[in-house]
Amino acid sequence: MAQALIVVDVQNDFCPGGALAVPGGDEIAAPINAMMDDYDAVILTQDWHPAGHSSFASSHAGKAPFETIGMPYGPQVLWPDHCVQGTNGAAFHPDLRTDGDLIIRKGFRAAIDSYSGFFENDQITPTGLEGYLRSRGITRLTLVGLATDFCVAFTALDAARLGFEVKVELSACRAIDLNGSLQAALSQMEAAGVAFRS
Ligand code: VGL
Ligand code: ZN
Repeated sequence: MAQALIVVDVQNDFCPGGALAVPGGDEIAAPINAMMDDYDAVILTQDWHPAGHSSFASSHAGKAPFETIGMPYGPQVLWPDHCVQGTNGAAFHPDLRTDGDLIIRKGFRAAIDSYSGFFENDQITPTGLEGYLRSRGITRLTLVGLATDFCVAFTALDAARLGFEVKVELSACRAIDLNGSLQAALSQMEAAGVAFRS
């Protein structure tokens, strides 16, 4: 029963000084590094948007960051421009170990966002992560990273739905917390059978 550590979006734009800074985002790099050797596989996800991505408020006339709009696949929060492919903001935080086994990039299709490491926000377009984990015999996942209430939560919920045993190490996560999104995400994860460690 192999187990993997999934390190979600520990990138400069989600850390203090970045375009979509998550408070304390940089604090989790060292504890995550220390966890890495305890797992059979370490997988990093990387938010990786083309310029002009449809999740950016700047792509929608008259819209401001943190407003929600309707997209063909459902409601979508609009964000400041962030994690644009090839920019320093999209790079992993310099303190993070990046010698893991696999890097999954997501959010690279202009018309659709991807919070989860498994599926884009339409819930059906796969990233390939499920197949990678299954072909390596990995059944147990521990999730850490940014942001607790968006990409970590969406990844955890998809993993639970796919039948993986999922833990979220909350001490190595930090949240955006937009209009109660952290509490909502924690409740949804708990209801889905996700375990918490802190
Ligand atoms: C994320 C908002 C937009 C995340 C990514 O990593 O939680 N949040 N893109
Ligand atoms: Zn994004």
